[in-house]
Amino acid sequence: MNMTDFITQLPKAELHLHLEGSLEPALMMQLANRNGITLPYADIAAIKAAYQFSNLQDFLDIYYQGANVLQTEQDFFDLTWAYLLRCKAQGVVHTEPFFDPQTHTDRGISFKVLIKGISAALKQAETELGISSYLILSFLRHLSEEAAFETLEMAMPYRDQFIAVGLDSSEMGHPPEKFQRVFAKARAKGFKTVAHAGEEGPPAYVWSALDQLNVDRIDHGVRAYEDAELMQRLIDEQIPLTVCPLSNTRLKVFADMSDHTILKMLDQGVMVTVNSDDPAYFGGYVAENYMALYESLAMSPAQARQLAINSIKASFLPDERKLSII
Ligand code: ES4
Ligand code: ZN
Repeated sequence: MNMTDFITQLPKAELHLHLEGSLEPALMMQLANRNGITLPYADIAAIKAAYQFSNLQDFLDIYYQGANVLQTEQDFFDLTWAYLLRCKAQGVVHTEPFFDPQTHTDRGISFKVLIKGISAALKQAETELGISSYLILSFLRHLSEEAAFETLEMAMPYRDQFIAVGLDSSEMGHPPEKFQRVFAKARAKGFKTVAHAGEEGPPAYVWSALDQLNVDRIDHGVRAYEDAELMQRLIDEQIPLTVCPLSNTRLKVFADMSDHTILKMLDQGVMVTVNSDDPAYFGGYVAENYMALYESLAMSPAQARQLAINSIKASFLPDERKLSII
């Protein structure tokens, strides 16, 4: 069996995927036309050509602009469904995607519109594709904690439709502790919590995500490698890191894939997982991320299998379901 087939047949969970980041240029164009929006691009090739960024902020500026074509419940359904078809093709049996409500509510789209479109697609995937999912509501960290509280309130009528809250967007200057109270409130309401930390930000942000937000997982966390004491904690407590290799190289967290530390972390016993982050922007879905590790870091089949097992273990699935998949 070749490596692509081997990776595809491994049952995998995806734990770090921004639905807005799965908006492919072709669908962006289609939704723009459907909604009477004029894009600043002549065609699909021009959209792709505009994806020039070499840090997180430059990427985010383009990503938020792309999300403007999402307007109706059907748009959010189509976005989510297209992603789920990719999951099916690549052996992702369970996914825990993020959505960024503030990206949409701040431009006048109601929370109800987006949650209904996304949830309907996730439900249909369960019955038609055999893919299970838990949704994660992510707060934008460049906005205020007050705005995050308002978003959580707005979401409460739909509390059974998401399992966790997260924290994403511009990391530098927006440390986890800025959101300590809203995360405490979310936990008190019974939600799991995750946060992006240690992507561009320092190991100190990983420490504060753990100690001040009490998160269940760290999204990215690759810069923890710089801090031996933090590495030991991650290993001792088996705190999952949702690592996104193609994202990290596109945003120059690592200069080259051959510099990526994920397999070193894996071999040291850190609970690392492989994920695609924003696949429409970073050049690949989850299988392409595994393949990049094979091509640039000589990932072995045993390492690939362990990464896939980790993804199931690090998910929020009940233990019985985890065991039945692994
Ligand atoms: C993101 Cl790569 C990344 N980092 C932080 N926030 C994000 N939102 C979407 N992609
Ligand atoms: Zn992310």
